Amino acid sequence: MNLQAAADALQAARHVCVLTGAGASAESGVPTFREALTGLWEQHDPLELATPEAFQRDPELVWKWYCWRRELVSKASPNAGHYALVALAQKVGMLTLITQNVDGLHQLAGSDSVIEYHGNLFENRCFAGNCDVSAADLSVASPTCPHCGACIRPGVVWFGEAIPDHAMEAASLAAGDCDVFLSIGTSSMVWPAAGLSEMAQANGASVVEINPDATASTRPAHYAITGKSGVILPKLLAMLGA
Ligand code: BV8
Repeated sequence: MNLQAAADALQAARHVCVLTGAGASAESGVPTFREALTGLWEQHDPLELATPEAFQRDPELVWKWYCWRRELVSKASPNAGHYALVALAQKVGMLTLITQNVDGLHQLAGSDSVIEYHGNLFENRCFAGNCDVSAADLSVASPTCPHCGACIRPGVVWFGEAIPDHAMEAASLAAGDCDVFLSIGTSSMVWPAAGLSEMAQANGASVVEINPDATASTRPAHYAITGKSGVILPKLLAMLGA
């Protein structure tokens, strides 16, 4: 699909559903998930560290990794792709934004009602339950819950954990209802997020993928636009007269 055809499909859409992955934040300097290990973290595999088992085994190590990622992300700003999605929401009938990213950059750019499918890096939760951890001392190596003493964990969805019900429901509804499904900057390797484009396709939506590389979902994707989201999305918005 060329850009004009994608712009035409967006123009004609009643409901556009957008799914973003780590590639959408790459131009903000946030490493994509498979690159998310540099320097001292090179010897760890994120698929290993982002699990409840790793946290139970070594809460201090996992907490330290998340503190390192928070530090990294807190210095990042939204890129042109994030802002283009804010503009797109003003140009189309209805837009649902689902992100696999935990960096909060869509919200920082001005997108509202973002569905955070994998949670948020900056939220803290009690590992044992739903305690209020707002009064916890986060300055120590392995913070603990002021109510029950369990370790405090980041509010992200780890591998092997269920997607939050509200996010799962809202995302599935949008994928099943949309006319155009924009899959941006994701390798489509992580499930069940990767199944959303197939849901959209099954409902007859046009699936448009924006990525410098081919991905696992490129096969079923109707259209693949090769390029960086921070470059392609502003071009698309310019064609929509934004
Ligand atoms: C669950 C938060 C069940 C943590 C993350 C089938 C069905 C269901 C589950 C599974 C299944 N098969 C396997 C599973 C298990 C597992 C899974 O998917 N494993 C994978 C490895 C095979 N899934 C789960 O465990 C999920 N939970 O299913 O629970 C259940 C049910 C009931 C009760 C109990 C349990 C939970 C998965 C969530 C994991 N958490 N994040 C944290 O961040 O620390 S996932 C994490 O990795 C990210 O959030 C992101 O989603 C994912 C990485 O994917 P991408 O975003 O695509 O990033 P990636 O680096 O891979 O690719 C970047 C892309 O960008 C590339 O294509 C690149 O070319 C492109 N790019 C680069 N630059 C640019 C660009 N594109 C555009 N512009 C650019 N400039």
